[in-house]
Amino acid sequence: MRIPFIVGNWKMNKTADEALQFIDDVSEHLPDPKKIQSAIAAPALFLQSMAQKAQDTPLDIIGENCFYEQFGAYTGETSPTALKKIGVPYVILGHSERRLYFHESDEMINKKVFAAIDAGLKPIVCCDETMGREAAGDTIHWVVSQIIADLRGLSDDQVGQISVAYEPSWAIGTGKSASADQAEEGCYLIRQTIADVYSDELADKIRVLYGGSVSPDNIDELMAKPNIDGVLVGNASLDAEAFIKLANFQI
Ligand code: G2H
Repeated sequence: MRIPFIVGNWKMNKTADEALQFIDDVSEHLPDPKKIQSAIAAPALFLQSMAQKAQDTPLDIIGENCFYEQFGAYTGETSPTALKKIGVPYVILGHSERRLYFHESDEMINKKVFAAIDAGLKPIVCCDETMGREAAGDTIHWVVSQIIADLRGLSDDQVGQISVAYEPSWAIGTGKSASADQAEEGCYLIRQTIADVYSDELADKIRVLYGGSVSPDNIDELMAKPNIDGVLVGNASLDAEAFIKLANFQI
């Protein structure tokens, strides 16, 4: 059974004080993690203090990114091992903003996936879909080739550690979410690709999330779809009240 996964992605927002206040505001209003799992991906700067504060709450505190080496001369980067050691269980990798502003390639993301798993982190691998490709009707080829490249060389066991997020670029931060049917189609495509490359069992086990302008207004419809196991939420996750509503979605 795939437990629904509601993930806030704060991106480069909030200060440490605001982050800790958020945990106070939400922690008593989140669902039982055995039924619905909720997590916040926050800037590396305050992950440790958040993870400590959230320790006995249902909320997981997770990374927005990490590097593909565990340690070394990589100024400004975040070590997967160091993340794991402060109590971070998951890390987002290959978000479209990383691809766009920091020129992360599929090859680099693939190396990050290996490094994160080696460190004991569970990667949430993002798969985007650019405006141009979508307009050109090349969505299927784009999404499939990206997911194959990002997961290249992983064993069945390693693939079993990941979740995948389908995030059409044209829906990110624009307020223009994909319709529930479009989101379902993208998530289905990803699951099908995993079934083709690996196995039906693994495809059935892996959680596939949708991301792009998710809000308390559209989450119920999205989560009602059979191939959408969760959501990656940016803007709406910054507000404690909205995050509580998202985590307590109804279908
Ligand atoms: C997509 C999403 C979170 P938003 O980036 O990953 O952000 O909900 O603001 O579109």
